[in-house]
Amino acid sequence: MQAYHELLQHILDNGVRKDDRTGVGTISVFGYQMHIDLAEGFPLLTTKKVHYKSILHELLWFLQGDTNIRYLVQNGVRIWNEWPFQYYLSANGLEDRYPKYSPEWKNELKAFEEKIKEDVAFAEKWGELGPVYGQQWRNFGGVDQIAGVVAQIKRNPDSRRHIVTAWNPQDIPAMAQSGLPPCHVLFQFYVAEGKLSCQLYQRSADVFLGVPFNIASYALLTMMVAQVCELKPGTFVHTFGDVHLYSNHIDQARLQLTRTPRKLPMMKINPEVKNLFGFTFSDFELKGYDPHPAIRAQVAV
Ligand code: THF
Repeated sequence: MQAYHELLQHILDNGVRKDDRTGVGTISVFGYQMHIDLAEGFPLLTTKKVHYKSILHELLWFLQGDTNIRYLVQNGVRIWNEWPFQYYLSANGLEDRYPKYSPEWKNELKAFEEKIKEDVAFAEKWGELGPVYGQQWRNFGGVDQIAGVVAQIKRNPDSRRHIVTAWNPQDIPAMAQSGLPPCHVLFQFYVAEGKLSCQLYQRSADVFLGVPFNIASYALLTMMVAQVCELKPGTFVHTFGDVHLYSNHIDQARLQLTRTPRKLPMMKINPEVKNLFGFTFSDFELKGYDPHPAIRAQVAV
């Protein structure tokens, strides 16, 4: 995954200081592109340990059209919890009692996660992210974009319209309230020489925490769609808008760049599954993943 290291280095060398919604501050560049050949192995970073189970559960959750964090929390996936938690605090006038990122805030976040797990009514009320990815992918104003794109790839592979968009302008205010407007905004599939490629446009990218997840997630989605369409996986093209390194991730990025990439793992997918919505967690097996240790960093909320 030399391409990822080049991106980190590019931002360190060329990024400009820019404030952002979260108040943390970033160094940022606008416009960048990576090409990742899926034949070289599964693109999961080896220069830090990435929690791939979170990526797989999140993707299955998107594909089910789910927008409530309960499924994720029940499966030990914490990556979406901060946003509904922050909404819960503000809606209940608790923001002053729990200043963002403080030890009290972290404790209260744990308690919030427990309640999401234990209490169905609480989860229905406070675990909902609004009409985010799952909803837009499966039901954009009544259109199941994912089912449509798979049917179209099978019927008319050469089409230049294999597009799924999560950016639904009418729904943006509702997404911003308790979740986030989509960062990975639009993707397009492309079929040539028996191979399925995918290009993603990502409007905003947290290069240290989010991007390793995003690469692996779209690589996996491409492999799954390829399997159900009887194609081989081709290239994942990752195109960025504002791609940034948060100011509290700079030391971590420098540490990661001192490490030497190792051989990529392989992802084994149960070949029996021929329906994109029929995949379950146990249909996937990651083999030969031997990463350097994890590098901790605080996610900006
Ligand atoms: N907001 C911000 N600021 N960054 C993001 O990457 C991001 N996302 C999603 C929505 N909003 C975002 C959520 N995705 C982690 C990883 C992906 C996320 C959010 C958080 C994270 O904290 N990863 C840690 C721990 C993972 C774990 O729980 O095991 C890591 O070390 O990788 C981008 O789509």
